[in-house]
Amino acid sequence: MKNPILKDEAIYEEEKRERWLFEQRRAHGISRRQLIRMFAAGAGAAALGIVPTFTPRARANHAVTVKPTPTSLFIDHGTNFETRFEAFATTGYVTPNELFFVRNHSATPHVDASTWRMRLYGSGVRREVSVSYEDILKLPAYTETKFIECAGNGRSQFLAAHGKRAAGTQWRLGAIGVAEWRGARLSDVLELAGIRRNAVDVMAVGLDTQRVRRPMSIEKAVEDDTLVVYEMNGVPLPPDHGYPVRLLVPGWGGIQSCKWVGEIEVSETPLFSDWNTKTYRMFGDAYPDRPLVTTQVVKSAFELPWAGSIPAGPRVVTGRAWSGAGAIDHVEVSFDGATWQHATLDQRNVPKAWARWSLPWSPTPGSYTIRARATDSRGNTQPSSVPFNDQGYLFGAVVDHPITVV
Ligand SMILES: Nc1nc2c(c(=O)[nH]1)N[C@H]1C(S)=C(S)[C@@H](COP(=O)(O)O)O[C@H]1N2
Ligand SMILES: [Mo]
Repeated sequence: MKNPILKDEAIYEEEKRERWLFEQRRAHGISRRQLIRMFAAGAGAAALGIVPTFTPRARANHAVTVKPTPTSLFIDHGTNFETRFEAFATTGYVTPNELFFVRNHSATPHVDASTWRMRLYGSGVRREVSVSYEDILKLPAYTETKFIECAGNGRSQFLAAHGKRAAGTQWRLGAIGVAEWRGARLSDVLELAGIRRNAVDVMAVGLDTQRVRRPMSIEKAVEDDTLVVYEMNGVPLPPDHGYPVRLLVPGWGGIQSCKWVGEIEVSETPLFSDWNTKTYRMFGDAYPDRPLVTTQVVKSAFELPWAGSIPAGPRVVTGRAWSGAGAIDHVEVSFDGATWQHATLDQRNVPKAWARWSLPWSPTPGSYTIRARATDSRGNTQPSSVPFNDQGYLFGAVVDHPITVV
């Protein structure tokens, strides 16, 4: 539970950090990227004789994640760690593993790949088999650059837009990252057990204490880009992101991309778990049929501190836009709430990953609400509002981003 005082403190820390970065860059000509790295390392700044005016708080979160999640780069939501969107400004197209958000229903389990086995079973396969890490590595390998985004990314905006808090982690927009995932096709893995013609559902089960498991249709499971992943950005999958193997289910809510997979059931009858009955459906007055959450909606975000402050004068404002349904067609930005201008899209624009965009802005001091509005290659545009749903999934409306120019 966050109280308003903690929230203010976080914003205060954020502002201090921005100011420190800005001052150090001006004084020492050091790149922002280097500074952020030093910041993450903590001691680096002192070694260079640059003494930060404050010390990043060391976190005792080892019970939940293995990797460090400094508050300078992550927003702490208890067991979940959101990437501060402004930190993406220091990264290229893909998100470094150290900066990738973590969404854990419980603590990261420590799995030994040399003894790990994955059981494939169910009425939808011809025979039950138990496969090893080596068995997966031996299959043809594919690389896919895709986002994993929490279905609840942006959830805090339901409170801002409807005055009603949706249940769940109050993410801003940083419960997303793009990585280069390498692994075997899920269809090739399942063929080790022989997929039956009448199979309808597939459910991977995690080895975490909650045994997180969310069924999906066989059609989605056997798509070419649905992978059993063992590498993330060129290194073995880090523990917090699913070591030894996780699923990558491009375009769909992150819950589908099961981490620490221990078994996969394939069934000739529909499969159910808490994650497709009690959660990850749209509940609420606007959704009498309670549809399943599957494809992620089009969204966009500024690489600027949330409710932070930036110096006045000319600058290039950057951001990212993405959609679970395809690539990004265009992004419009409004700094004054009335007029919209087109941002320039970077060339790399992978479907179900994201597009980086930028445009110039030269603000004078004051308080601003700035907005970005993306349209994907299917013609889906971010609307000005979306109906409320109780669990706060798929917030795809245009977001009011508060910023102070000093
Ligand atoms: N086994 C298992 N898989 C899981 C989860 C989990 O808690 N346990 N969280 C899911 C959710 S809700 C999301 S958004 C993504 C987050 O992936 P990441 O932590 O690698 O960013 O993992 C999914 N896979
Ligand atoms: Mo999620």
